[in-house]
Amino acid sequence: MTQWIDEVFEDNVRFGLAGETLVEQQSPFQKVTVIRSDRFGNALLLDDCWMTAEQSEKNYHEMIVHPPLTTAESIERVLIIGGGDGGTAREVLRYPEVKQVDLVEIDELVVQVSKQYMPGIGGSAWSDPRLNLRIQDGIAFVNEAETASYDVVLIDGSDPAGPAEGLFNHAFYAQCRRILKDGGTFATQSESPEAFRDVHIETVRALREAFGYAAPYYGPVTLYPSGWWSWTYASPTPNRNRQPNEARLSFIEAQTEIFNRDLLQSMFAQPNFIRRALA
Ligand code: SPD
Repeated sequence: MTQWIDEVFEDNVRFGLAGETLVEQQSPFQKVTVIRSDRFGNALLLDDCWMTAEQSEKNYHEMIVHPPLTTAESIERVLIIGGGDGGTAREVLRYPEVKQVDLVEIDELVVQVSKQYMPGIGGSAWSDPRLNLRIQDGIAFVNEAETASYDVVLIDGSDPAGPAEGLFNHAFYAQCRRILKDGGTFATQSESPEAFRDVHIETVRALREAFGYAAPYYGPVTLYPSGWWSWTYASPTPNRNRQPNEARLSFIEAQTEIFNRDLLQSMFAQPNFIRRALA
C-alpha cells in the first residue's frame, strides 16, 4: 500500500517519498529498510535515514568517486569504507587502471538487500574480479592496514550516529592519511552544509588537521535532507584537486551522467558562510 515514508529531521522538517515498504529488518548494527518509491525506484534507508535510490544515486556516487580518482597520481589500489550498496565500487571500477578495490562494509544485510532489491546500483562491480568485498569493521580495517598502501581512500558511510559515528573524527582521518600514499587522494561524504552545518564544518577542520590539505565540495542530492550535500577531498599534496589527469578525465566524462570537467572546476567553490566558518 502506498504511503509517505519520511526521514524525520529536527526543526519540524521531513524529507519523504511516496512508496511502499518491501523490507524492514533489524541487523546487529541498524534498522535496514527498503522501499519501492514511485519517484526514484527502490530505495534504502538505514536507521530511518535515506541512503540511496535506484533513480537518483548517480549524483551521489559520481561525486564521491571521480574528483579523487581523476586527480590521484596512481589509482591501482583503492579502499572504500562503507558503500555496501555497491554504487561507489561500480564507479571506481570503470577505470581500467584500477587493479584492486577493497570494499569494507560492516553490515552484511546492507549488501544482501542491495544486491536483491537494487541490483543495478552495484551492477557489474559485484562480479568484477578486482573487487575484494570484506564484511568487517572499517575502522579496525584501516587501523590494521599497512602504511602507504592505498592510492585512493573513500569513506562512503552513513550519518555520524550508530555504526558510522567513528568515521567522523581526527583519529580516524589520521589513520586514513597514514595508509595513503603521498601522491594519493581521499574523499568522504561530509553531510549537508545546510541541514548539518556544524558536522560539516567540523569534518573539514578535522581533515585539514589530519592531511594538511582538505577542500569541501558541493552538489545536489535530492534524496537527502535539504537536497544540498557535501563531500570533502583531502590529500597530502595541496591543491591536487585542481590538477586532474587529462587522459583519465576525458575517459570518464564520456561515461558519466553528472560529473564532467566543468563541474570539477566549479564544485570546490565555497559559499561565503562556509568560507567564513573555515577561515
Ligand atoms: N544522510 C545520508 C548520508 C549517506 C551517505 N552514504 C550513502 C551511501 C550511498 N552509497
